[in-house]
Amino acid sequence: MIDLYTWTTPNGRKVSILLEELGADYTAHAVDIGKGDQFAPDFLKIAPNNRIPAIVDRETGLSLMESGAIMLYLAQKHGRFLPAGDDYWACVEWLMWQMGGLGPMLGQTHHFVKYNKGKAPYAEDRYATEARRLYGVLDRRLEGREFITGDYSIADMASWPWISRFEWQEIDLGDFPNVRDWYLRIADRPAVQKGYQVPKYVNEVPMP
Ligand SMILES: N[C@@H](CCC(=O)N[C@@H](CS)C(=O)NCC(=O)O)C(=O)O
Repeated sequence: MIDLYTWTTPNGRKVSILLEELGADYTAHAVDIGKGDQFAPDFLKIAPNNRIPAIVDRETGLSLMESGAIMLYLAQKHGRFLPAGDDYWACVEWLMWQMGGLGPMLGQTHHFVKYNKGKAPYAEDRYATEARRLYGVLDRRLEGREFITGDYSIADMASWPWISRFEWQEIDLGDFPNVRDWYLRIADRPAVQKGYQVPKYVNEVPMP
């Protein structure tokens, strides 16, 4: 049994989607980051960086923060969604790309382009440009591929929830047809539809 501490954001949804895909036994605990729950002393014991998501594996007692580490742990534990051979490193490579690039840069895009429009034109332009660059990188990677690395893997599950905010990023998925097709392919999965609504319903999965 896994305790998942999460909220209705891309980093949280990555893990709830993976848990749903694995058919794992888990309980979701809502950490309302709008209300400051991420600073509660009990939460900081398992997530010292005061960010969601975090997990506790009741079977082993292990606690983990950082969505990339959590995804690697769960995929390894279940022996699924982490390919073997050369694809293993491709999967880790693209997971790290999401963790170090796509997630943080799109997070800044949300901050400046969606929530603070007009306040900092330089930053708005910088992150809007970077968002388009990253979509281009993903679009080229997906040329001739159904998924980022061979079969559907944690590399896809890590990036997909960030792309699901394409409207916030003012991105027209029509400009990135490989990303659009990949996005729709994954959106069609029942586990993705279910994991998206954890820890609570906010909206339907956005459709281009
Ligand atoms: N690198 C971390 C980032 C986690 C993160 O930024 N989580 C956001 C929600 S998506 C959060 O908890 N924000 C709370 C805050 O900014 O105080 C991960 O991938 O787990």
